[in-house]
Amino acid sequence: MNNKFAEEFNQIKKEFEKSRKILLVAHSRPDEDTIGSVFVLKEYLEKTLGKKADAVCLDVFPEYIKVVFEGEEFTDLGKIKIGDYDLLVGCDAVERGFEKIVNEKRKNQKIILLDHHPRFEMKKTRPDIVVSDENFSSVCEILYDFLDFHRIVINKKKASYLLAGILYDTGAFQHASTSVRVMEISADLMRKGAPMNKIIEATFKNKRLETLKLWGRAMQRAEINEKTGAILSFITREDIQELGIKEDEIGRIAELLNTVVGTKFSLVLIEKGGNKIKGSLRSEWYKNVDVSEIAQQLRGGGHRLASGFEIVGKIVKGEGGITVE
Ligand SMILES: [Mn+2]
Repeated sequence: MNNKFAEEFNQIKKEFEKSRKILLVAHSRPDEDTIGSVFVLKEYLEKTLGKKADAVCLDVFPEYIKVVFEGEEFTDLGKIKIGDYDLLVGCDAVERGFEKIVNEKRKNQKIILLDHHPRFEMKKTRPDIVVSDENFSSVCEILYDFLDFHRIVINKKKASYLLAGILYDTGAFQHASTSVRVMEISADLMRKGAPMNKIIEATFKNKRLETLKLWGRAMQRAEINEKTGAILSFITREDIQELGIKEDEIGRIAELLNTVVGTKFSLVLIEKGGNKIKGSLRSEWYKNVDVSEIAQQLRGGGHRLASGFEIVGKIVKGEGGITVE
């Protein structure tokens, strides 16, 4: 068992027990890790500890994973008062939306942050307890340790939610974060009834034809910069409109490009509304590049192997390749 966070795990449990109402915050553009985390905690807080807990997010619950998280929904932010909660818990990528939702910490409120991103900064609020370690594949992996540490029963539902987060964040055991521990935990979660195939099906094999067409366009345009070893491509506003693409369907292009032999990292530029461009960077351990350094120079953030940024401009494809003006 991982006891690295023994002290924090004890403090967190005490805070849970002391609190009456707890707010669980998922990050914007929610993925399986943030959703798995908030709903595992909700289940534990409500069923085991008898507390009132609400899970919230700035964005809607993604349709494609509802088969894994049957019956779960975010609580409407318009219907709650942040001031009513004794404890606010941010789960995963806390920079994406936590402070927007929480706004400011009120008297008698406590904040717990659970994350596995290397750096994050809270501008307005000071957390009381932080568990954050980039050696963990996911927040769901941290929560497995938390439940295991306190000998809390992981039923089939909790096991499914945790495995969904781990599978998503490890790209179904393909990313460098897939440690021996991840495999052991995942095996245990399967033993407890988590449906691995169903989760993989829902998460990775649910593509619409339009999504694949979009990927096709991006693959067609890809080019390798010999100097930097980058493989670059882009998606325009027109692509997104013509094909009727939703935000969560763009995600994996950078990952696919990153599989090209001989490249150091991939960069995909996506035109968003309002003259903004989103950049997605991916690399692999053996390629020896820290893409979060590139992202940081552009005021973005993320992990060593997966980062992003947002800049203002327009994508131009000229003689010399892809540029931003
Ligand atoms: Mn995560």
